[in-house]
Amino acid sequence: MSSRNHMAPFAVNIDLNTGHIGPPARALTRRLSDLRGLFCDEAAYSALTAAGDPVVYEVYEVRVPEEDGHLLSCTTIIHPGQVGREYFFTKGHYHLSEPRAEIYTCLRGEGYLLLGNREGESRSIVMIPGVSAYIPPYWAHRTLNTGSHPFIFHGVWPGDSGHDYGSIEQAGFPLRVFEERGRPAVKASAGPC
Ligand code: M6P
Ligand code: ZN
Repeated sequence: MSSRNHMAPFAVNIDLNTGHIGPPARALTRRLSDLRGLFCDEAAYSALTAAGDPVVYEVYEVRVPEEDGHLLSCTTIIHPGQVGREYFFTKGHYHLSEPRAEIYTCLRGEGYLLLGNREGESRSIVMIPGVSAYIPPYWAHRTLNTGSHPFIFHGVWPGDSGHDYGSIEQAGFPLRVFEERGRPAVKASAGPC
């Protein structure tokens, strides 16, 4: 019998202030040095990495099997910050199994969800508390914090999705968001930067 037939129902608690999940979830911390080559301003990137290598975001994932039939879920906390004028963001990914969708719901703070597909289409969705965004199959997704407090969202996606980071690392994300005159400005971006 596979493990999915024997799993008992359970619940977790999400701290809506911090985004932390209890009982303790699998935690992942990404520092600026983990995002090499992704930001446009390489001089600012090198300076910030050398001057303390800040935590850009944390992910707290509920432990369930990464299998067809299960739903994975996590919170992501993106800290406020910029590399040059570009806001702190997640690596961004396609699903390895591309026909897999995902839902992001903003719990706290403010930011953007950026989406792009292999046909060259792109979209951006403003994320504020209560906004629940649907990421259809085949769309790459990246989130970023445009505020001065942590931006916290909850994500749910199929257990057999997987993460493909290579496509974004090689081609870059088709949209980028920079601070311009104190406000976020979404720009089309060709190539890695
Ligand atoms: C969301 C989900 C996770 C993802 C996280 C960080 O919470 O999509 O699967 O890991 O964001 O994004 P990334 O993996 O692109 O760094
Ligand atoms: Zn995803």
